[in-house]
Amino acid sequence: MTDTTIEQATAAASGAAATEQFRSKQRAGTTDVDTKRVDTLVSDLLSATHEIIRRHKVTYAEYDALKSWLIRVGEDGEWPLFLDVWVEHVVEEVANENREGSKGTIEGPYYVPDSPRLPAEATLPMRDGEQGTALLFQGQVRSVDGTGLAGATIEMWHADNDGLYSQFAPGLPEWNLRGTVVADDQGDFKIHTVEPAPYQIPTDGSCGRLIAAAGWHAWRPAHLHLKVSAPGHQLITTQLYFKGGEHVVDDIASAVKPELILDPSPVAEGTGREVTYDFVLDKA
Ligand code: MBD
Ligand code: FE
Repeated sequence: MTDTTIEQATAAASGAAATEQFRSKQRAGTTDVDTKRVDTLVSDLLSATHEIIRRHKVTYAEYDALKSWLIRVGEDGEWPLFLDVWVEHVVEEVANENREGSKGTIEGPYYVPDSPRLPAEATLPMRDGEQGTALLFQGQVRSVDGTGLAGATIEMWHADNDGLYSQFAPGLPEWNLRGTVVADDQGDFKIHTVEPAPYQIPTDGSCGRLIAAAGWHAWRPAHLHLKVSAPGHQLITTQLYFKGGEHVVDDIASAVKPELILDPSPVAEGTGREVTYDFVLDKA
């Protein structure tokens, strides 16, 4: 869990929380640093940089602008945001290129492990009167051979109707719209939540400055984040989007894939929408 309490809705506050979250994840594991590999990768990265400078005749003014921007990214704690928005999608592509099961996509900076465990049919923790269209998200977790996977877990986390994530924005209950659902003996699950809003990259930090300076837009489409796992199978980290939603076709983080777009229908009785989506996991 993060030790950073979010009191202000600033890029620096959510950046600090994302940085702290990443550090606690890193402390749990070890980072292998193979000298040969570092040499290869960093040499290639520097060569690509040198080539760009020559090709575009980069000036001292531009070099200084880059230097001050990089300093600012660190001050804002926005390295997790920057990397996950503009780099992670290719790392994910390479990491999962041989999978046969369901598609994954990037994790992003706002995952928190150990969210409350919930039964196979559950409502994510939310405030009284939580805003947003009610959503029933249901399905089955299966192995590539078609067997339903008993005891599979579906971790879900997503933004609220204002596009804010608990633990990374002020004033939200700790586990708002975050939960770990344990599927039944057939791998079936039913999750009640509310539809998230699109997410805007904070405009007051270094990533926002870059977006403004380059004339880009700052939006990710509305999305649900998921980590799905089961004994003897590979964990899948993914996101699901909503057909016709804003920025599904121009996600700033380049993380949308056609297989990840949901098309919910209105529920038969009551209000809200429902959708069925099954996860197929590769064997470990
Ligand atoms: C998000 O919510 C997100 O999912 C990613 C990848 C980057 C920034 C914010
Ligand atoms: Fe997100």
